[in-house]
Amino acid sequence: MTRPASPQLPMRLSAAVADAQARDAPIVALESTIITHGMPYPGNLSMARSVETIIREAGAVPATIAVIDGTLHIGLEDTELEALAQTKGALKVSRADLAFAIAERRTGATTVAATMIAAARAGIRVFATGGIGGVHRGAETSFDISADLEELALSPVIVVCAGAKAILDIPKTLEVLETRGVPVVTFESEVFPAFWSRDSGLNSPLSLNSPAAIANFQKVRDQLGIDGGMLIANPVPEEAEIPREEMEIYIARALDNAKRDGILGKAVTPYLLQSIFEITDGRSLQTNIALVENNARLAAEIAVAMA
Ligand code: PSU
Ligand code: MN
Repeated sequence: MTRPASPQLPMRLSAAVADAQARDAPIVALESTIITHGMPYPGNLSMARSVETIIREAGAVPATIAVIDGTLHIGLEDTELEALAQTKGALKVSRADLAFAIAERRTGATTVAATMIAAARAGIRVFATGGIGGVHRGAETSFDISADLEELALSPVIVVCAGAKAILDIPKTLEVLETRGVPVVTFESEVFPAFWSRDSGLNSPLSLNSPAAIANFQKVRDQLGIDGGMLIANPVPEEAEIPREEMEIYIARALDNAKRDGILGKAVTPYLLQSIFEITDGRSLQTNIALVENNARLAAEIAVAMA
């Protein structure tokens, strides 16, 4: 069950989000870790702006979520977005540290888990991102499983992603989602995508072919009184894809680098992303931007269908 935020919580809605709420207009949440820890400047800023534009063009209102100097922002003004994209010291905040960032009056970028918490508190049901965190390769010894998975079970938000990155153990990630009762629906495909690649080699648990069908599925979950979120996997557009066999080579190299440099805990995902960016000479970033834009469009269409 999601409890409402206390009126005392330092939370601020952007003008556009407050207006959308008053009109009951569709809103799409966006995370900010992808901006501060997932992509380098200035590509991160142009990505953040273009996804907001795509959401508006599809008839919804974007709400990028972040903690700025201790205030939880639901929707950023463009100057705030620009400042965040250039911030070096932002914390990466997940469920464990969202309240810490607010209490200590820090600036923090929200992961999928923290963005879901904030979106739920603001009554936002749909959220677009790139890739979710999951079960890391070697989790049987490292125990490294992203809090994103648990949050999908808890917060009533539909998360649109491009699947799980092959830097993760995708079969184990799907197993945990199944165990926690999170529906995993691939859009217009029977195979679960792997972020940069359209095919992870695994079948998708569920598949649907229209935003209306996804909205209807959620409506029935609500009618049943089933809490928690669901995961929509949207394969990267074909023209931007890096095929799985090719990605495997780059990922193996990035994982070797991480091992050599002794990277642990929450630093693992940003490190691997940066390493793959360097290994692919920036091509992985182009793919990343294309898939986030693609997800923003689908998320907006789902939000419109639900309204
Ligand atoms: N995948 C990306 N870019 C990212 C992330 C994932 O392509 O920036 C971020 C997301 O914010 C995700 C987080 O929620 O990494 C997961 O981190 P961890 O595994 O530490 O929970
Ligand atoms: Mn982790």
